[in-house]
Amino acid sequence: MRGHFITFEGGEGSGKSTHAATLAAHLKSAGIEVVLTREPGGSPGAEIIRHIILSGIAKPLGSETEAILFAAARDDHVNNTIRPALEAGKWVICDRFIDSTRVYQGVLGNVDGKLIRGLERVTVGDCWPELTFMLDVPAAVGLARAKSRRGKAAADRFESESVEFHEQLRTAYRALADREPKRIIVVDGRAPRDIVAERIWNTVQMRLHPGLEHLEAETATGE
Ligand code: T5A
Repeated sequence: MRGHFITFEGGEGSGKSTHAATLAAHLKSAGIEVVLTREPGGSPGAEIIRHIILSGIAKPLGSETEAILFAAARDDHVNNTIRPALEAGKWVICDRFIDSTRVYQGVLGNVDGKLIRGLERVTVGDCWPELTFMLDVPAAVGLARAKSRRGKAAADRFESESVEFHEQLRTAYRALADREPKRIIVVDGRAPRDIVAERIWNTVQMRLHPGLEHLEAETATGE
């Protein structure tokens, strides 16, 4: 039995964590077992690597090294959290995944596409997301939200990049969504929270039939 794998992508402060958690709550109330996780991180080894990357100490080593560090974290996360959950029939919702590497390190960091694809092959294997929500907001809106949520804490490695960097990120995410329209669903993240959440939930119901599937499983096991 295999569960389902959904990822959330987008720029800083676009609402990924908020809507990943809301979707997880919706699925749980439909009686589905959900693992809500994030990248970088999501497993003990990957959380250590998260700390190294987001502190900014690896920045002087260059984007290629950062891509390799994100891949090392992903490998640990897939092997210890994502794959076991999917094999147990659970739904996995992940806040950022491969598209973040493609955009931040690949497009903005100019890391060779061959290296990015090679790292994906090694780390992701058959754990490919079926559905990805790309929350789209202008960079200034996302950065302002991230700043107000952060309070007095310092901006992390990528949050401290320029507004231009974040606008280029948005363009790169949109281009990615244009290339994979079936998997990547672009959602306007400027809309009020409940409207965004409703759009996401409707898409999940239409594409992956959560309630129905759960009922079918119960019927098949005679529960
Ligand atoms: N990275 C990551 C790479 O470079 N390569 C990789 O391969 C990977 C995996 C991760 C960093 O690492 C980089 C990208 C990132 O820079 P992080 O701390 O996980 O860093 O940061 P983010 O993923 O960017 O998370 P943020 O917390 O900044 O943004 P979210 O999750 O998009 O936003 P969220 O949900 O926390 O919302 C921010 C605020 O906005 C409000 C929320 O309440 C919150 O206060 N909000 C809304 N307000 C109004 N209307 C709405 N619709 C709202 N939705 C949310």
